[in-house]
Amino acid sequence: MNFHVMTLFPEMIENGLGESIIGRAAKAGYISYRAVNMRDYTVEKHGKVDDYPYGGGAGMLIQPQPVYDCYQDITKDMKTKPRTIYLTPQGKRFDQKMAKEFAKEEELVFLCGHYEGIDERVLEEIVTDYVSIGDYVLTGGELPVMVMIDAIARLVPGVLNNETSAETESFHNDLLEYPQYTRPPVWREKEVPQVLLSGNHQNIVKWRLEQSVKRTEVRRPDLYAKYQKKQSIVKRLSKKKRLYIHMMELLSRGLGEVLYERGMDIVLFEPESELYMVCAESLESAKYLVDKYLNSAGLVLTTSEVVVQALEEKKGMHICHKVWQYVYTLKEPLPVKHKDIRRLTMEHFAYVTEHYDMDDEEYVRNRIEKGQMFGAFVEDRLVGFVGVHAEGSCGLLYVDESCRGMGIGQSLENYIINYVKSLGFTPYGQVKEGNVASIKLQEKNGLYMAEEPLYWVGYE
Ligand code: 6GU
Repeated sequence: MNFHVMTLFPEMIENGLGESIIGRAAKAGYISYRAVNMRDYTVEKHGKVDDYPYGGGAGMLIQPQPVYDCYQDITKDMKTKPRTIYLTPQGKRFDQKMAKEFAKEEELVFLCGHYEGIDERVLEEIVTDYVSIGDYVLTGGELPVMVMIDAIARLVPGVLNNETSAETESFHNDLLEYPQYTRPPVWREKEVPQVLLSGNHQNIVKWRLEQSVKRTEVRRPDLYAKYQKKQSIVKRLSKKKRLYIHMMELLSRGLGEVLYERGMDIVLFEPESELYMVCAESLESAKYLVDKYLNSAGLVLTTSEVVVQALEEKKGMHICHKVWQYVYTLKEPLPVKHKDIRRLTMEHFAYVTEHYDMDDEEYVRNRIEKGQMFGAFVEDRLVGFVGVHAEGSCGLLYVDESCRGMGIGQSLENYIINYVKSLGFTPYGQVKEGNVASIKLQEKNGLYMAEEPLYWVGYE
C-alpha cells in the first residue's frame, strides 16, 4: 500500500511517520509513504503558492496550479484514478470503519490544506473524499494525515506482527478493550486481579468480556447502546440457538451489521463475502425485507422457507446449497491427536488455492492474512488445512490424499473448534446433506446438529 502526501511541509510528515511501527513497516516494505512538496511545482517566481481570496476575507488561499501539477506528477503512472483525500474540518468524520475501507486501496493520495484553504476549482477536479479527524480546528492537514496513515497502515497485513490483535481490539465489537496488567503482581498495595493468575483460560476470557462491557458502559455510553441493541437481537435468536447460530455469532463477534430488526424479522450483512443473513416470520414480512433490503444481494443465508420463497418469486434466486448447522456446546477442549498444526502464512497460499475447491483466490488470501487458516504438517510438509470463514463458521477443510485415514482431518476439525472456543466464541460449522450422519455420530463429543436446514440462496 502506497501513501502519497501533498503538502507544503514535507519534513513534518517524514519526521512524524519515520519512527516506530509505521517507520519499521515502511523499511520492511509492507507500506510506503512519501511527502511531496507542492511548492516544487509552482510556476511563480520565489516559490509563491498562495494569493488573496477573491471577494475579500482573511488570510491567503493556495492557488490551483501547484496543487494540480503536483497531483498530475504523483498520479502519472497510475492506471486508475486513486482515492484522493482532502483533509478538512468540513469533511466526513474519520473512524475505524473508514480506516478499514481505505485499507483496501493500493494507492492513496492525501492533500493537506494550509492557510485559509485551497481554491475550490482544483478540489472539484481531484478530490474524491473530504475527511476530518474530529470537531476542532487545526492549523493544517499534516497532523490529521499522519493520524489517518497510522490508523490505515496498521490494518495492512504484516504491519503489526500480531495476527489476531486486529480481531480483538477496541471498536471491533462496539466494545472497548479490557484492562491489562503485567509484573509485579502487587504494586503500591494494588493486586493484579486473581483470575488472571489462575491459568484458567475460560474464566479469563469471561472476565475480560465482563470488564469490556462495564468499561464501555461507563466511558462510552454511545457505543454501549449499540452493543446492547446487538445483544437484544442475540438474545431473541438464542431461543433456537442451533438454527440461528450463524446470525448470533456474526453479531457477537462483531463481523457484521444489522440492516433491519423487528421481532424475528431480521436482516444482517457480512461485508467481507457480501453475505446477507435473513430470517422472517411470515411470507408477507419476507417479501417486505426482500424488496427493501435485498435488492443488491447475490447470496443470502436463511433458515426461513418463506424467505426462500420470496427470493425465488421476487428476484429469481434459488437454493444453491442446503446444509445443516452444528454447534459445539461443551466447555472442554476436544482432543487433537496430530501434534504439528500451525497457523498458515502467505508462504502456503499456493498450496491452499491449489487444493481448496473454490476459485476465489482473494478470499483465501484474506483468510490467511487474517490469521484464520491452520495447517497440519508431517515431517515439515503441509498435508492439510482448516480455517474460519469470514462470517465465522468453521470450514475450509482439506487433507492430502496421501494422508487420509490417519485421523488428520479429525485433528484439524477439533483444532479449529478449540481455537474458536479459546477466543471466547461458540464454534459452529455447516455440513452438506451427505455428511450429516458423521456429525450425528459426534454428539457424544459435544457437536449438536440443528433440527432444520439452512439454505444458501443465490444465482449460480
Ligand atoms: Cl482534517 N484539518 C484541519 N485543518 N483541522 C482539522 C481536521 C482536519 N480535522 C479536525 N480538525
